[in-house]
Amino acid sequence: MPLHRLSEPEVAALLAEFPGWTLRGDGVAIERTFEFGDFNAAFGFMTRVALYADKVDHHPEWSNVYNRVQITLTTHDAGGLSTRDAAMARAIEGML
Ligand code: H2B
Repeated sequence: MPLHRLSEPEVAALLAEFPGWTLRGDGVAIERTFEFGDFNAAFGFMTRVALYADKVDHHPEWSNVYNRVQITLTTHDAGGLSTRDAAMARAIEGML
């Protein structure tokens, strides 16, 4: 898939589609923190996301503390948000 850096209206549409995600202060990434019942549920989610990320070669920046998973999406190759981040956010929402 060719890289398309999202325009401001496209970023606004992305945030409107996924209200749980917020734009990072520098405007080049979106973030969301997920909370699960326990570590097992959180890590199961991370495993599903990891397998998908590797398949599509688009990798999240993330951290996990017990039942919380913080995810940042950005496209390094584009220097900002791209359609790959939109697709990844969409896929992640489907893995909850
Ligand atoms: N993940 C993210 N989030 N952004 C990228 O630009 C990116 C990636 N590029 N995963 C991919 C891998 C690239 O480095 C490889 C070589 O395809």
